[in-house]
Amino acid sequence: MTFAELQELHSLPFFDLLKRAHEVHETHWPDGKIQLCTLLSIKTGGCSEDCSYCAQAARYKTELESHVLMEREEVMQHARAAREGGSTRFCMGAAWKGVRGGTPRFEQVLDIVRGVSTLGMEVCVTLGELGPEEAKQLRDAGVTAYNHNLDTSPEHYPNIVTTHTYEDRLRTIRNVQDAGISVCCGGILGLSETIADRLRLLEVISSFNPQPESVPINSLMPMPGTPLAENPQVDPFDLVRMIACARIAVPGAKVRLSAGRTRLSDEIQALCFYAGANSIFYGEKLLTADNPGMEKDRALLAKLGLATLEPNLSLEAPAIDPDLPASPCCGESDFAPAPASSCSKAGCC
Ligand code: SAM
Ligand code: DTB
Ligand code: SF4
Repeated sequence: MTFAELQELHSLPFFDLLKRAHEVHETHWPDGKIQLCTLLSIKTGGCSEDCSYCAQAARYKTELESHVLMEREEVMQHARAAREGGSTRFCMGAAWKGVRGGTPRFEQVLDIVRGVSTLGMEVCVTLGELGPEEAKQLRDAGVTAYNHNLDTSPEHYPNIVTTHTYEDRLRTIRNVQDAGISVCCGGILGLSETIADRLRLLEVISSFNPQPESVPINSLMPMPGTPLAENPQVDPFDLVRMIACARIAVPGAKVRLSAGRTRLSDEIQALCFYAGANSIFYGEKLLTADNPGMEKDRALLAKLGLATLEPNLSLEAPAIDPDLPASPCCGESDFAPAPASSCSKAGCC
């Protein structure tokens, strides 16, 4: 979707936008089920990057306790518990700038993925920057989705992170898509961004070919000690608007109502589901921050009469649309990752 189209949508009266988004949701997701995903931080804190929202960046004095990479058996216990609790997707996060093939820690991650992939859940990882070879190895080990958020607009990103670039993020996304892994890519509201930044993020994400399989919409969880610790909470109606625009811009994606639900009322969450959110993180913890407990979420879903989704174990990522340009690798294209083979920028892909 173009920026102008997104602006027009976003400026509709609230209920007109909600109606449009709900119609798109019903067309693409007629059974209206909600996907339950459980997160686990498998390597916590001590990250070299300076993402100004993140408690795991080593340079900020936060209250977080760091942990080395978790042993496979401990991860398996968490994954089994998530499955028993009803989750169909297990997402493992590591506080790294990225991973490199051939290193002991990457081999350990592959081993963990092989284990978790035997449990019958979708397997998602978020490990930072990835090269093409690492992406293929993760796919072969059983990863079905890779989470790599763009967080905000290309224009605002340098105000939030300086240790890597938007283009670096796009290149990883391209590598993941080329390996045939589904992409999970979204953002955060509450990073002192403008409405235009939010819509630019959706413009970029909706231009991916294929479009992402899931789009997490996080609300900033202010972390003491980080530069954004005092940022105010986003107006919940703005969150609903963003969910609605994401639903319309990326109709086939799971739109995940992500971090920040502990500060949302049941009523606002219900509006988010009506606007097209069809996935949540489920379980007491996100990576390091709190999330509503399973019982609370089960009660909410029951109150709303919302059923939950079965796992999609097909490893197939969404297909490229041959009638559209392929999506982005670098600064070569206007922010949609192009296949590495078509990039002619010196020293880039
Ligand atoms: N290091 C990897 C990376 O940056 O992609 C993976 C872990 S990182 C914590 C995963 C995502 O969590 C970030 O991209 C960001 O969107 C989200 N996130 C991190 N801290 C957050 C916070 N305080 N509030 C909301 N979302 C947050
Ligand atoms: C995503 O978009 N949100 C999740 C997941 N992908 C990895 C992470 C949210 C992190 C919230 C802050 C924390 O737990 O530290
Ligand atoms: Fe590191 Fe990821 Fe946190 Fe950035 S968001 S500081 S890369 S863990």
